[in-house]
Amino acid sequence: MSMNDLFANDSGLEILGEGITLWRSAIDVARYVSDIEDLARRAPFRNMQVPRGRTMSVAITNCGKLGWISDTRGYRYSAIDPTRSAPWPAMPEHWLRDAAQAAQRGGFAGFSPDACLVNCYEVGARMGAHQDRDELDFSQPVVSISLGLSAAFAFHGETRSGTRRRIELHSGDVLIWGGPARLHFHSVAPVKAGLHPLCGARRFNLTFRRAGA
Ligand SMILES: O=C(O)CCC(=O)C(=O)O
Repeated sequence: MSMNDLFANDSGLEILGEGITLWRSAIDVARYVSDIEDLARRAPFRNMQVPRGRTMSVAITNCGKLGWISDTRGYRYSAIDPTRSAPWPAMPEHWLRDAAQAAQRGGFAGFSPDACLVNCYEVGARMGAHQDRDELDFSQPVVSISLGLSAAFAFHGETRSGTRRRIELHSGDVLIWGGPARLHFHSVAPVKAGLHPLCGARRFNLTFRRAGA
């Protein structure tokens, strides 16, 4: 599916709040899954430690100029993959294009991501409430693509304990948030058991961000 197809599928576009747009079934899942498999051969998924020493249940890898990493020293972006001591693989051109055009449809023209964090959730993996705040410029949105098993994503608003707005994310969905929602806390509940025809018992999530200057 080319980007023109993405544009053609405007029927799935929902504005969920100021700065938050959800685009259902917007992408070619098979193409992305094949790209992720290729990426994982070059920069394998790994479960990183968080600053307090626990290990994340979600396994991650990255592509693009910068990659998000975590260890006991903290969260940050790095041009070098610490596991391979090498730069992250380049972001596929069509990922860049899709992310930029999705952002535009969400009201954020000119988005040029330099980082794509790829999360791999096995059944039971989850992500606690957090803000995406390791980037330099919060005027740039976050574009998130979901693949494989569905997940219960929630926005919590300005505080970790804020009222949850739950959004069931399915394979092929694109969620864009920025502007007044850019620093909203968000979380993913433990992924429930299931089998997706292309991803098996896994969920992948891609988040595109402009991390550097
Ligand atoms: O998996 C998701 O849908 C969200 C991922 C996320 O919040 C993150 O990577 O910061």
